[in-house]
Amino acid sequence: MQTAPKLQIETARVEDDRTGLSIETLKRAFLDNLFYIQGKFPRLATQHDYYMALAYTVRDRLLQRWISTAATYTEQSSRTVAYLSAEFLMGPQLGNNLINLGIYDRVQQAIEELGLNLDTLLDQEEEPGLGNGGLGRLAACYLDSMATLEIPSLGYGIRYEFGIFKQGLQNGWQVEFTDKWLRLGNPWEIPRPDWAVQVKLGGYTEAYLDANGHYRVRWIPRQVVKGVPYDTPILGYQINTCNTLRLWSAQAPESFDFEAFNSGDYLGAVQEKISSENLSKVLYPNDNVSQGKQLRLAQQIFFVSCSLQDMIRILLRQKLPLSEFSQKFTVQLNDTHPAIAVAELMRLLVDEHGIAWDQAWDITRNSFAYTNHTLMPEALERWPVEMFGQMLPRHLEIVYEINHHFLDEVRAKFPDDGDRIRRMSLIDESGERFVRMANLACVGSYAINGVAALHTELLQKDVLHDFYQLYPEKFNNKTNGVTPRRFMVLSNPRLTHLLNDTIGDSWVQHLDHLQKLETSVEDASFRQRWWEIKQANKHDLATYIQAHNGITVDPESLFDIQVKRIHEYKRQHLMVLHIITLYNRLKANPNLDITPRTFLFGGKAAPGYMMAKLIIKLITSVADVVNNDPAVGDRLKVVFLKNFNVKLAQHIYPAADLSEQVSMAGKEASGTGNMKFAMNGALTIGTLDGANIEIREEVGPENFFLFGLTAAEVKALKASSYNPWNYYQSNPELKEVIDRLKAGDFSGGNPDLFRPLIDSLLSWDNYLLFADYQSYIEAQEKVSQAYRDRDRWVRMSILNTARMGKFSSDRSIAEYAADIWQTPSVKIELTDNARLSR
Ligand code: TH1
Repeated sequence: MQTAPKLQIETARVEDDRTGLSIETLKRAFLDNLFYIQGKFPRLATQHDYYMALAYTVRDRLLQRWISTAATYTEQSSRTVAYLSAEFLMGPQLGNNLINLGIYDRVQQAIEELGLNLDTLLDQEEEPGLGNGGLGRLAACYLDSMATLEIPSLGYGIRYEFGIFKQGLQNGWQVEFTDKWLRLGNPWEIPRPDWAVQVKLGGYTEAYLDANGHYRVRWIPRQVVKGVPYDTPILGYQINTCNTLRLWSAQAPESFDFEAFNSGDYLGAVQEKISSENLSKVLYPNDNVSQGKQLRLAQQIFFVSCSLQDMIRILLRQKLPLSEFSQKFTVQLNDTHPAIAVAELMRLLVDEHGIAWDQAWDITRNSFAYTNHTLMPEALERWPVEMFGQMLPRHLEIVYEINHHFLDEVRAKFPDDGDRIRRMSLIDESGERFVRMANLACVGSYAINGVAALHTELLQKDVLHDFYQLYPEKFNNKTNGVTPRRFMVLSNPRLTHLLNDTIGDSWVQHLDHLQKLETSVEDASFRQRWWEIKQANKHDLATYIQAHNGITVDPESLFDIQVKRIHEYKRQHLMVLHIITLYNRLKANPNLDITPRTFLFGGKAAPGYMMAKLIIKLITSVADVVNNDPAVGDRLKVVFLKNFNVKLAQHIYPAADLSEQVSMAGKEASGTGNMKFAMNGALTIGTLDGANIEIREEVGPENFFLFGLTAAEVKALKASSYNPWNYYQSNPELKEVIDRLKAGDFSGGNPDLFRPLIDSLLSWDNYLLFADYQSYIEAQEKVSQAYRDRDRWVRMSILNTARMGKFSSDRSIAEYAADIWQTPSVKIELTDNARLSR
């Protein structure tokens, strides 16, 4: 008797075009994709077509891992981290995937054999800039580390059609251009329309009795928006685990279109569609500031509701009851941007799934963990109750109900303390009423963490003091980290080769193994190679600067760099005060023997932040004067690199000698650029702020240029009515700097241009630039001296890299997993396709 033929798929025997890794197979797959996906033959293809063909070739090689990972998690019902973030600043994907797949060199050879250049192709990628700065980039580093540590995880966010704006410069001022990153297609994402969900907005609620006679609430929305998930694979480093970043795109639901269409209101239907799609249209370009706009709240509920509904779908598909939500998922809230999730999960459980309030509250409280990223008062999210209720009428009721129970809890522990009740309430009632999102996050979470030791300490002492007193056991610190795959292996191949030659390559997964470098400090030939690598990286950056800014910089000069968002608290202008000080010294004493320096700046200003934009104009104006003064010659150069983003960052960190981390102490929660610089052998000049403190502890105070007031001293000085005028009057060099600015020496004689900045420094100086000026100048003199002793400098540089092990995001994620998430790692075997088809 004949049996039906069985489907035989043999993956192992022949190298097929979609998984094979030999150079011949890679070349064939590449040409195949060029033809069948891009629809081009080589003579017509652009470099971008070639990039796309290569990206698809690489994506094919991720898919088997991706699918095996999903299958394994489903079969094992693995406990999963849901990382909720309004921002994921992923940066270009191709190079990183080549590194993590372990095929970078092979692909490079294949591409060269085809007569193409890999760097040119990598450069074609439009980076997904779906974040503002450190917070969004941290989320991206954490996805890399969760995959590398084999932790089941899903990143959930928004698929903004336009990411962070592109920065241009016109006459030295920042101008903004729309970031049309999807214009030429995105080869890394796969849409999953079958998993689309609906999100309600506006309208009103009404009470009713259900079939069992229970009191229930139903929400009749004014608008329904559809969320369509787009998945991007997140491959771990040389491991099979391939997790998912799931970003939601907003669309109008078809049914709504039809209703309006049928009733003849065609334009109304189109209007509805437009207003729905607005939800995922654009990233709000503010870093460390909350603008309080209605559309922003709509974005938050949109991606949060989509994500929670998706988790519930996954749970139910695995035949788990809703009561096990918090066993299946731990939901990490990346700042308060997704904190509405606390109310939304309650709504889903109580209203949509009929779970009793108390049980729903237990589930909710055991599901969320909240990371706070800032102490800046202007970043604290609060929504006017009026606006909140208009958009989320049911959530407002739920917030009130949570608040009612919560304040009872506070009263029980702290009787007769009305002030405390007013401070801790989820509703700010001191004037116009607001919903306080940080309070909601604290109440609804089982863990609360800051992002560096000092930051967590200040949270406990200051901003979240009341919550710390009520729930001390919830608080913990998780110092930030960054991924060495992108920020060392990918971006600094020269250094990577030297490290691999010297200590092997285990440091890529165990960054603390860099310690093994310490013995090489005594090896003169190693030091020579170290120096040459830095010089080569500086040479590459000098070439970039020549091409983009038309400025010739000397790779032998000290590269002194500050790249980060432009913000007064970060004090880019303190670096400008130093530049002008040196300039004045040279003007007064043309033969002065100074250490030649190249000052580099990069960073975006929020489009509505006038002072930050003026700081950019200040930098470019000082650059124009200093760079073109024959009395200066080649001794000082000032460069503003436009459109600082992940791609550009990868060229900058490896070329830095000096990393500027000069925020006013107590203001920078952690910083992560500080880590990327130091890993690549830059020395830091910095204040005792954020993670600088821990970096200094690790690398040793003798290998770090410290200056400035401590957070405690800042607080004391501010309490004792600080007067910047006194510093101006009593410090002749500072006075000369300010006087020259006032006189218009850097603004073509126009004394008005920088007046807002100067006035603010002279009358308030909120961020204490004048108080820290002298200390900063003295530390910079030590830097200049140290750089003149090349041997000493190189030793310090090596020791910085060698001692940065702590700042791998792998360490951070391991701590999150052990202390907060309780997520065991799950090994992924490559499943053969036959098993998957069952
Ligand atoms: C940053 C912090 O400023 C920085 O110190 C920290 O290293 C980084 O987060 C990662 O933890 C923040 N970015 C934002 C962006 C918004 C709101 C608050 C913060 S805090 C929009």
